[in-house]
Amino acid sequence: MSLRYALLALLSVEPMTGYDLSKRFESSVAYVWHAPDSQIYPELRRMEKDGLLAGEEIPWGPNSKKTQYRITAEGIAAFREWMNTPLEYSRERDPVHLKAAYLEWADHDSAMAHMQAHIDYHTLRREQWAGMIEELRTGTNVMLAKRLAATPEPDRRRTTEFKIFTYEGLVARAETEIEWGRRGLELIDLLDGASGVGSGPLAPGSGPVL
Ligand code: VNL
Repeated sequence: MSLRYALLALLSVEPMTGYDLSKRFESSVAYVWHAPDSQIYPELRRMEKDGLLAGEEIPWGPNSKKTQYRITAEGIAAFREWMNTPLEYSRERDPVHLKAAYLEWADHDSAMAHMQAHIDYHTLRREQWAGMIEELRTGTNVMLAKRLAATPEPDRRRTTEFKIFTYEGLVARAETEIEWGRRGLELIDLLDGASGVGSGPLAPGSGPVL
């Protein structure tokens, strides 16, 4: 359901075709809200049906057409309403932590690989988010540049700073995850070393005593 607000946020700047929107999405809001095209296109059609967007057929090449979506007054009101409504938090459903809680069932190498994958994933994300901060600070992000061009000067600072603030939070979170992953590697080594487990291949069924 948040996808529609991400799309409204982008369309609040200017009308776009589904294709342009999907490309713009990828280099901006997708860094915080991942959605494949297979969700974006149907959502745009639903939003049009709900009156949040108005679709207009525009020529595309010599003999083709595309739908260009423009946010309606109702769409702007819906976005503002959402922004002023408290979020409902959902309780965690995190397979990584679920797995971490039962690592005594994993082989030493698998346990180490889980933690290393966690470190690698968050290292990549940290770099991507840090890269976005750089784009936002230097004015090289296309979406933000368009938004700022359509924003009255007194509001430009908050428009930029809240986005940087968002990514700073994500970078800090990634760093915590990397640190936790490193502690996991150390812990697995320490515990497996202590019990003798992990010093060689385990016989099937030689996990925890049931
Ligand atoms: C925008 C630009 C949003 C860059 C972003 O993430 C971003 C925007 C929420 O102007 O809508 O990374």
